[in-house]
Amino acid sequence: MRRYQLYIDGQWLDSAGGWFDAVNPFDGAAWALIPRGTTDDVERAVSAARRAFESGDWPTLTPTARGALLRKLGDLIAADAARLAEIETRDNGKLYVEMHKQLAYVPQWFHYFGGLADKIEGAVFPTDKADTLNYSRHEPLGVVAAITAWNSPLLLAAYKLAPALAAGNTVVLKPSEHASASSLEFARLVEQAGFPPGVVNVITGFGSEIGDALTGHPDVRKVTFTGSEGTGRHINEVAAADFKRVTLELGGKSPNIVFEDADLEQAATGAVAAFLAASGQTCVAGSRLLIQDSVYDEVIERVLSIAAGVRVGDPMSPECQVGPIATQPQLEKVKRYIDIARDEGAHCALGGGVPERPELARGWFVEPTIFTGVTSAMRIAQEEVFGPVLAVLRFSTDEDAIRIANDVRYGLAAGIWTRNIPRAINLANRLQAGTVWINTYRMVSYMTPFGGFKASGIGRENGADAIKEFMQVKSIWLNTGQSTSNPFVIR
Ligand code: TXE
Repeated sequence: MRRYQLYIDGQWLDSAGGWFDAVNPFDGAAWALIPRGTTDDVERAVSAARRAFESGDWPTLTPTARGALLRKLGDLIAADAARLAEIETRDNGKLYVEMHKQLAYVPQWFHYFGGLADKIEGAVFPTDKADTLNYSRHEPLGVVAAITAWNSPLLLAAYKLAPALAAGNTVVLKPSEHASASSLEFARLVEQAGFPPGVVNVITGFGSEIGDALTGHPDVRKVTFTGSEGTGRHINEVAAADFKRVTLELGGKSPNIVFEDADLEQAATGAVAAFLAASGQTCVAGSRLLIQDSVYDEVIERVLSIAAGVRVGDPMSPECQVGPIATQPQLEKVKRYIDIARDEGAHCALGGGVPERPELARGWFVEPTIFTGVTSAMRIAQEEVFGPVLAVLRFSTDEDAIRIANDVRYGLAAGIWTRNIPRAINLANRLQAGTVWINTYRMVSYMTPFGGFKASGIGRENGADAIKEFMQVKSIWLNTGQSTSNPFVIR
């Protein structure tokens, strides 16, 4: 079994905490040993990041040279995409086909933000004071803690590290204990790209053991996090104690709204893909399907027939469309929500159990599951399941659809299916969601802001403005006059 080490200050180190197993969700087998980082490791990593921020080669590197390093890192990831994808599939059970596409896309973040590194401009202000020059600079914050989830470890790391590094910060990356290996492999590429020691540090371990030491560390100036609402709230509180900035990308309960004037086959296919992609383990999963009364029977029939034909199995196989659940606790959570939905009186129209095929017996599988007869007040319509479980609701008018869609604490994404463009635009304006897709679903790009309304988070990742989330503005005043007027007077 491969035994990994931590990457701190440009060195590969064992942890005094020992190791824990990386487990393959498809067969339950341990396949690698991951360092169980300790609070001492956190201290080491943050100190290294602070040193690298304040001295050595990084702070004196020009933004252009920083950008070149980022682009080189992107190229190295591109060359290694297939291998990294295989590691992520082994760690989180997501389809190899999807992870490969994702890893082949990740380099774009490093290319895009690498290109932005030398294009962040300050301003010269037309001052109201005589004989002054007043201008601004955008400066990096310092040490950034980047904490990621297990569902897309390196994509999420790219969302965070590409802009943070382009801005000139240094980083401590902590991946999820459920899928850590690819982030340690990524550190290898950081080393190869030639980043100075301490600029990127990767520590692994349990959030419950080392999370607070990292997010509460006085030398950390920003925490950028993807994960659950509960952990996000906790991190927000810890960070607030000494005014750290936060970007939080949390959960969702995103609605997919199908109108009678939609292309119904396209909508039904889109709705199934939206709740089954990644076995539903994506923050933007279209986990609520809202269907207009007049086409309810037709749409639900199509959705059930498409979902019933989906191939569940080995995520490494190109034939497979739905893989296992990534972690055992997550499997238990999904099963619990299926029971809750039944108890609440929802009708289980598809699935609801565990596939009985012997070849899947050792894996953490749940059948694609669809509940109809769901009302907005039910927990299955309100709470994030993070599994292949769909809650179907009905609506009659546009106002109805908006009311139901917005009737949750989350606001990450929404889908609208209609051929009526004014209706689509009106809805898109009124939905409380950070992303709205019209006649499509689940598109993201390094160029496009991504983040949540309400309990889905704080801040935006991706897009040109994301780099500013890792910078602070400084105003500089210069006396250009000859006079020696009283400097204590605010003019
Ligand atoms: O999340 P956690 P988990 C949701 C989804 C899922 C649930 C639980 O509903 O069922 O979260 O997943 C680190 N200080 N999402 O338990 O605990 C942890 O080590 C600092 C939605 O995996 O939030 C990991 O690196 N860090 C989500 C990261 O937080 C701490 C994707 C996320 O773990 C910490 C994943 C602490 N005190 C799950 N405690 C999305 N938005 O896409 C834990 N961590």
